[in-house]
Amino acid sequence: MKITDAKVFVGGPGKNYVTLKIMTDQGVYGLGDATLNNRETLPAAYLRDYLIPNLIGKDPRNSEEIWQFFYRGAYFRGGPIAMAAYGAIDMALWDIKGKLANMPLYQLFGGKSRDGAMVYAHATGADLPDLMDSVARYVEQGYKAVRVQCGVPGMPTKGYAIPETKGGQGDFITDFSGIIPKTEIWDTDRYMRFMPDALADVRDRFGPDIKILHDVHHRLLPREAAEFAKAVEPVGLYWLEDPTPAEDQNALKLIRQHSTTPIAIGEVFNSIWDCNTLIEHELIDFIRIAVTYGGGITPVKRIVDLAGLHHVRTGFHGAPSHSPISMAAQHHLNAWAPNFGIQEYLVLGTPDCDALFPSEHVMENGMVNVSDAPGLGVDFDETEAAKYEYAEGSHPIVRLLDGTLWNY
Ligand code: KDG
Ligand code: MG
Repeated sequence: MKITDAKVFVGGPGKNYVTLKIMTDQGVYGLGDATLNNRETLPAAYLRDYLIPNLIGKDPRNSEEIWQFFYRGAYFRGGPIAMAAYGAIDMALWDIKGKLANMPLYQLFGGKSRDGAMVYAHATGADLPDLMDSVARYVEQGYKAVRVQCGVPGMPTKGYAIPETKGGQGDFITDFSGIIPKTEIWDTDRYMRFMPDALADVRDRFGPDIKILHDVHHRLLPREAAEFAKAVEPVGLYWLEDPTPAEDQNALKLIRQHSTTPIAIGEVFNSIWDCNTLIEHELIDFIRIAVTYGGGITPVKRIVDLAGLHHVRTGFHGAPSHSPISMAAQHHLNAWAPNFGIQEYLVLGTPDCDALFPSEHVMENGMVNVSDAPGLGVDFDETEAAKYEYAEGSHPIVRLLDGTLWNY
């Protein structure tokens, strides 16, 4: 069996999805997602210029060998652009494998460990009453877990992923438009004074059963993060996410020494080498790596197994930049993983998105039920794809009150 061709598509409804389609001499094709949020043209170019020419003629069933060939063969290892490109190839090869076996992927991993996988949505508010309305809407829809972000009074811009005006909610309201980034202003003191009480108010209002998550988005210094994690202990967070940038992994020890609040990290990680110290030293409780930026199913499944040895559960990144293809790969891993925790779920479930990526994965009552179709269980409509083209975008930047550049 041989790979005969592969194509890359960039575009989609409201997002620049990077979709890879690998064709074979037996008519079976596989799909992969290489969407690197706001740097989408780069994995697409890597696939077109270097990787696809090397795929032609290879046996698509040898997904491990092909992954090693690209990862080791590049000489310069890892990085988000390369790993997203390898990730798309790997997903597509697993998709082909599942279709050949006539089995959904979770069966090839070891079968189902659960019927539905719990997901969380993003509740946001320009202020606390606005946030309460947002959480209430998700609770009414049956969500068991919500990530809670709230505008901070007196801060020049409201904070990470917060609408500037009341009722201005969307699934994902950060302004990524345009090639020149928007600027957000951050004031740690105001955040530290306001947010622990705001989280406590959400707990008081919605009771003990709802799982509350909060994303600091790398904004605190390690000492501040330790203070914050300790202050929110009475809230009983399901997790505190990215309290501090994880480049300095030693810094995470300080948080552990001062608090038992569960910590989730890893959405910007690209390899097992980014994860292994935090996992082996048990400095985190949830690993957030995504199958796209993490290089595909093959390496991420290894990370899940390593995490399982150290009581670390999964909480894969699921921002709307991940197309339904990589989300499907995560649904299959979530159905199987003995150490599954939760899945972030924000796919733009619009009619346009469903038309581009037809699938039978079902999200209801805050749970995803994985499709039983062979392979990934997601298709890609090329006629629909022709309607879209690449739109320029960029991540906002963050500055402190005095203009100092800070962590987005
Ligand atoms: O590309 C950046 C986004 O994916 C990120 O800001 C989303 O932090 C995020 C999350 O937890 O979904
Ligand atoms: Mg995050």
